[in-house]
Amino acid sequence: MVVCACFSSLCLSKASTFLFIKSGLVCMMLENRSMSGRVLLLLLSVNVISFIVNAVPETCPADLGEKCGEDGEWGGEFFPGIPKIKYEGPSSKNPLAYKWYNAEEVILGKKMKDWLRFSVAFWHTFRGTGADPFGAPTKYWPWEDGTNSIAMAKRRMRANFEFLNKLGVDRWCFHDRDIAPDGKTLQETNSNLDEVVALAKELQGDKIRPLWGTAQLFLHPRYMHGAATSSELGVYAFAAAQVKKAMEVTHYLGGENYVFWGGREGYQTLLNTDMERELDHLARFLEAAVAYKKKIGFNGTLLIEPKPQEPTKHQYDWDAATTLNFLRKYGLLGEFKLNIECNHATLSGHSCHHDLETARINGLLGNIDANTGDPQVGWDTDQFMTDIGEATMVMLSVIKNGGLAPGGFNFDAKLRRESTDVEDLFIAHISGMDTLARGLRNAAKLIEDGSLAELVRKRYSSFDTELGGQIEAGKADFEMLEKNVMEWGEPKVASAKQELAEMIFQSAL
Ligand code: XLS
Ligand code: NI
Ligand code: NI
Repeated sequence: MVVCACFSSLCLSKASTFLFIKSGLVCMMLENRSMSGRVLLLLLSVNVISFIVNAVPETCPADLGEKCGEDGEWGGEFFPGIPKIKYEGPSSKNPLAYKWYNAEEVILGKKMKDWLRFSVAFWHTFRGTGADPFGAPTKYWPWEDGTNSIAMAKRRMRANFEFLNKLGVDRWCFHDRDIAPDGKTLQETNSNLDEVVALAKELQGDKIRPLWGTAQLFLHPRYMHGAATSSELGVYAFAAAQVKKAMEVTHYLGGENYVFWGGREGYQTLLNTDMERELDHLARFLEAAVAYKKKIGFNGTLLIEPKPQEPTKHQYDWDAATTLNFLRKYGLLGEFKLNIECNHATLSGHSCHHDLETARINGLLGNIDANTGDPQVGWDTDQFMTDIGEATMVMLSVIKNGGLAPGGFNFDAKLRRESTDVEDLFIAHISGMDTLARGLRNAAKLIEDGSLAELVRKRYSSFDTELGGQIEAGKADFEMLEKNVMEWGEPKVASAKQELAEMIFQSAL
């Protein structure tokens, strides 16, 4: 009876129709011999008719009562009770405050917000459901009505901007299909996207911009063999059309970068795969993207995001070094930078720091997908970074790179399946931002202290000599070096001082 009572107050609302149908049946079973059962049955039939007429519910979710405004759309805040998140300093115990991230504070000559350039990933934060291969969704955000309608997409977009504003983050990242539903044809899909993007543009105001946009080229079954590396020409062409549109939309929203993540650009077995041909196709695809970027006057950076596997067994953009070699082979080096995702780096058997440094020393460090994996789990767990040591290493690379702009830190990270409160979305981002802010402070301490750099400088000091200079300038041939060895005899080899380096590093944390 309690269950039915709570539904009966809502069953006249059109928005609740789809929920009512499910719940109404339960009520009917419970109450089918009573008067109220008959009334409910009647209401159910009315709703079934209305459901058929309005196949897609277009209004406020059913369980919200007063939160639905007069026009049937969401009324009021999405995150009531969550204040604008402020910096309160390290002694604060408030979970909804920054302890280390103080946006305006200057560290090594730059504001923290300019070093860090944080971004929220729409797909995890607003489309993540907590589902995994073994279990159904666990998260039911109050504004979700269970549909993938345009009305729902718009409501989600409003929630996204309230979230960004409360968090004080000026950037967001999206896939085309996260933000708007697929239609029956590409034309219809594009027009759905245009409708939602127009709202996003309005909600962005003057301050908020996409850090990057991208095309989702991995979820739809057409992409099962890949997109640019599919064995099917029609799929290659479809992917091209999708990227074309996603680039236009990113440009329209003022996006600063555009990402290519080769989700299914790889193979399951070489027995049925022409790897050389697939890689050539991928290069042709990226060349066409460069040409189109120039044609539409999009000045953002094109980024490739390496990942070794998952979903395919072997992905072509395995890690930073592999991607770099691909770009070099196809003459694309000047056109792309890399988006290094920490959890992808560790999946490929490196540390995040390794892949950042590989990108940086080649002039390719463009953006970071800030997340972390789990040492006990062998896949992309996409957790928010909490390890201060890892964050400090990351920030050492970023500082050496002079920052990431026009790139930034995108939280390609999700709540654990078991975290189901709306406030957990805030707590997770605050914790991730504080971790990186702490990493920045520690890295600055290490740089200002100078003893780690001095240890490294000393380690290579034998090259700070005349002969060292000749070697580094490429002027020392083998005969010349042999002559020196004959004179010197056995070289003296110094300690690497690893434990001392670790001690200095730890003292900054
Ligand atoms: C998946 C990737 C993906 C990209 C964008 O593992 O990290 O989320 O960042 O397509
Ligand atoms: Ni990513
Ligand atoms: Ni990832």
